[in-house]
Amino acid sequence: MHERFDDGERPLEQAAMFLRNARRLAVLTGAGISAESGVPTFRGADGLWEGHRIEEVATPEAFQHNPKLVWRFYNQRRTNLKKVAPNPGHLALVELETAIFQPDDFTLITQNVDGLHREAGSRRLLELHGNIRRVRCTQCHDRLEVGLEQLAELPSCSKCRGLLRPDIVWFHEALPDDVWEEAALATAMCDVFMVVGTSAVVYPAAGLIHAAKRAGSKVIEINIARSDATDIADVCLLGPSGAILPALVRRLREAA
Ligand code: BV8
Ligand code: ZN
Repeated sequence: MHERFDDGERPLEQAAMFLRNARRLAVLTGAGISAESGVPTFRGADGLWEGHRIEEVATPEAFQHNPKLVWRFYNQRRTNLKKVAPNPGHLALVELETAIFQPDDFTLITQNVDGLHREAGSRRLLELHGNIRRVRCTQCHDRLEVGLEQLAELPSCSKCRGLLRPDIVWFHEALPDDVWEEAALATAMCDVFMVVGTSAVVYPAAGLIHAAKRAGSKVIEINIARSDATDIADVCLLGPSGAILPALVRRLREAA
């Protein structure tokens, strides 16, 4: 049974051919890959939460000014995540990593903080923007995995009583150096760079797409709509990643 995509078979076969000929694959995911798990995207709806723009709540200034509001924002997203699970798109990326590519030749770089790639079983995973299931102390910088349990409205550190914050990179904050270096290296070394479910507007993450292109990698985009990556992609697969990624993996297994 051939999967029909909005723009036919050719792009799927072309993407499969790029992947068959590739030794190293780097993948960049955004909120779109979690959409079919029921996690709202950022710019999908209207990018608002309780009338606030995400860019206004997910910042150190907002946390400084009104930590209770910011914790309410994250506690609500953590509670919502209790009801969601990885979807076939997440699982197809695990299959690419474990069954099709050599482990050292596959790197998954995500902008998402929902933890669904880790839950799906991805191992070589770089979480550029942190993880909503982890907190860190604003005083002693201790980090703690806290899962999705509800935290107090102003949770405090058990070691020093300092105020805890989500271990997430907010807007106007630098990404963790070590994670960024690894992502930049995987991007420079890859033969194919696959961009899945991102509007490609947030930097420096989106800059990886341009860096891959400059380094001569083939760029494959999977999205349900045009994004800022579309014009530089070598092939665009239009449709939901939860259907396209499994179809791509099936195609690669057929030819194996
Ligand atoms: C930095 C954690 C500098 C938060 C996130 C002024 C001052 C300083 C910096 C800036 C500034 N003005 C602008 C900047 C840069 C800024 C930036 O890029 N802003 C944008 C909005 C223009 N960047 C930063 O601030 C970064 N830091 O620059 O620091 C610096 C340097 C040194 C020292 C000090 C400072 C930090 C950026 C990280 C911000 N944190 N997340 C949280 O989640 O609560 S970013 C946030 O956006 C999420 O992580 C998300 O992943 C990310 C990107 O969004 P997308 O994932 O692309 O999601 P989106 O909704 O946009 O798109 C979804 C896509 O999926 C769509 O294309 C849709 O079509 C598609 N889709 C939907 N369904 C499906 C699908 N595709 C496939 N299948 C489907 N089913
Ligand atoms: Zn502390």
